[in-house]
Amino acid sequence: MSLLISLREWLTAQHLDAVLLSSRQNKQPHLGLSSSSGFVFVSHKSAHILVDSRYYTDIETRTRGYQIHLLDATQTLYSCINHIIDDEKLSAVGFEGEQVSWETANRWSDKLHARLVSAVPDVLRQVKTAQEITCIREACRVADLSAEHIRRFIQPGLSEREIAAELEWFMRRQGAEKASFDTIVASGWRGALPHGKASDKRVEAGEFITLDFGAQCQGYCSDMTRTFWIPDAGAAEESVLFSVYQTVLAAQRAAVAAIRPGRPCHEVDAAARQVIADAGYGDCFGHNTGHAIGIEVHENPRFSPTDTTELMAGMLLTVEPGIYLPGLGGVRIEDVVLVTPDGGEVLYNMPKTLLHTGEA
Ligand SMILES: [Mn+2]
Repeated sequence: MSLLISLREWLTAQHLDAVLLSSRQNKQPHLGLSSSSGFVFVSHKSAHILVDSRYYTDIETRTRGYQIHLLDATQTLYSCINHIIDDEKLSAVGFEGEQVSWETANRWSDKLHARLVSAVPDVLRQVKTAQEITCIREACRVADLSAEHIRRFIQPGLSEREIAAELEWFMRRQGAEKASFDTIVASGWRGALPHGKASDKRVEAGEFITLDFGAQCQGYCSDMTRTFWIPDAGAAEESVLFSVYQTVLAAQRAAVAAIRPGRPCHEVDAAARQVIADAGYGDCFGHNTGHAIGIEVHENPRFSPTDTTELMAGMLLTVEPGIYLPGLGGVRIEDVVLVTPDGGEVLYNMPKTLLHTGEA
């Protein structure tokens, strides 16, 4: 279904006459590019893009079916929108209350000739279009290749920051616009920090190392986590983290297997959480099992204990349970999964069994 048709169905369901989109993420599908400035205004009768001279030409060539207005000192957001509001006799106009500051919302409320209603158009981005899925597959392909590259690259003596820099440089060489978030590299005891950004710590033989990273391709994100063993003279099996790894892997696979259209998100979370609790590590898994992904790294719905959203084919979510043992280390394994009519399709090829770093 086209973007404007689904947005207008949403307007009807929300009892709104129009909506003013201002966030980068909700404008991007309309603009065809990512920009924090400019606005999209859509009523049942018309669709508008308001943008200043920095973006006007680019957006004009990327879009069809919108009236494009140039914002400058004489034509402001208020004069432009009020003209449409008056012309079409609009009374209830939605805006992104979660994204707009209190100051801005009050100013809009003062100046616009309509009643402003806080709304959450983000739900329109939950089921991805075929074109969006293609972009996310590409972002996942880049992350997957990069995971194998960095697995071979890691050696005792390198700092976590050096490893993160190599990973990000490799992703860009594979076509990523940028990393989709600050790369997490957590080795040894730092593995117990679920969001431990790469530090100056040097990695050592015998440690486990967790890397959580993603690529952005055509404005869409991937998100991937793997935990590797940095070999020493001993065997990985001697580490307490080896059995922890097997538990996290079983939990991750249980959650992926639970994915199918119609299933409430909290049931997928429970599938992973149960495996970890049964192994005695219930208190060591403090975060959600996963989150939707797309233009933003973290979108709704979530695989959390409380999210009752029912999965639909075309949604993409991560599955990333972990176990963290303070002072000792941690394990997390993360895939991106596409919800298909029959279940879930994992978008990474790298094996999830415990791999060691270094060549071969
Ligand atoms: Mn994630």
